Amino acid sequence: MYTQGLDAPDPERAVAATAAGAGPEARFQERVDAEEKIEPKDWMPEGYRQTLIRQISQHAHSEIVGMLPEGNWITRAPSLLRKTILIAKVQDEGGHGAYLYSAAETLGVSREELIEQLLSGKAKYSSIFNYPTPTWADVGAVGWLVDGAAIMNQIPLCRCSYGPYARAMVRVCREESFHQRQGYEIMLRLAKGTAGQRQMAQDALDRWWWPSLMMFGPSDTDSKHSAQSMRWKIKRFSNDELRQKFVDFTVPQADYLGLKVPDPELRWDEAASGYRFGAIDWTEFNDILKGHGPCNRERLEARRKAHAEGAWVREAALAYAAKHRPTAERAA
Ligand code: BYC
Repeated sequence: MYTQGLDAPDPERAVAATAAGAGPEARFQERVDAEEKIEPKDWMPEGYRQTLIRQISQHAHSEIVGMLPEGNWITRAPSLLRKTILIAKVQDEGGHGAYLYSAAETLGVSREELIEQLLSGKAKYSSIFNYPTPTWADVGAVGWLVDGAAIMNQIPLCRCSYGPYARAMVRVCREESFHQRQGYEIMLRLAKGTAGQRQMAQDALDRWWWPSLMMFGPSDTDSKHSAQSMRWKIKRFSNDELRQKFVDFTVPQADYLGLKVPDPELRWDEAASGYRFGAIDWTEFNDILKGHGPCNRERLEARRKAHAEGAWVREAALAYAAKHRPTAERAA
């Protein structure tokens, strides 16, 4: 299935581990437990490789599809400054997708195969990008909440056991931090503006709050991959732990904006030193994962159209690369 031939275990490492009395899996786990980074040519269990391909490629697809809801506002941003900031942000997301596809390729899967999985609807991408952005305030809410949730999830990924993913995340997180601030600053301007602008900000918070909590994935009791991913130190925190950190971090920010989080059950719990919040509507989440969210169809159609319209660019780039390859390489 994978095209670059990296699936095979590294025989030298496996032999060394066996000579030391441990099987390759046990030796691998020892390296992970010792916080050694696993690199592409190192021996790794097939399940580890597959888990990383799944997570990194879903992450890459999320960045690429995630360009659409905000990209929708580039032509309508309310000033030239807002437009330039938004273009930079959306372009950064495209860059994140590119690093992440490269990180996935180090595991022996081709980018073409991954993109085909996205376009055919086989691959997942983050549920959050299947919601619409009907007003400018939604651009603020996406930056504040969606990028805020992304940072919460991705800072621990900078310590992921797989080297290429961990290193890609360092740059991604720096950029996400700028994205979160630009979103919060849009919300702040609206919240301190006219009554109409405050209402726009509140409506956007109402739309994005619950979907942002869903971004962290199913609750710990339903998360099928978390336990193993945490043993392999791909994930460092469970979905519920990160969701709780996000709520604790974000509610005071909403208070500062003078906006109300749309959860009647939200309250500070002194004993737990955190906020208690209401139940998440997992039916909505599961419907989106099955392709029935408000924008699933539109998002995939937009990506298919972009891919088809970009065919000539890929052909031209390949033709240029073939023409300019060193003569010796061409003869080989
Ligand atoms: N949406 O066992 P679980 C961004 C799936 S983009 C859809 O907990 P895992 C940005 C999950 O894949 C940020 N599917 O899984 C871009 C699994 O399905 P499969 C995107 C979800 O992997 C542009 C099943 O549910 N971030 O920041 O241990 C503009 C069971 O879940 C979702 C990442 O991708 C979801 N929300 O944990 C602005 C971060 N949640 O594969 C911003 C990297 C779960 O078995 N990914 N599923 O069919 C991760 O950290 C983990 O993959 C997750 C899920 C926490 C998301």
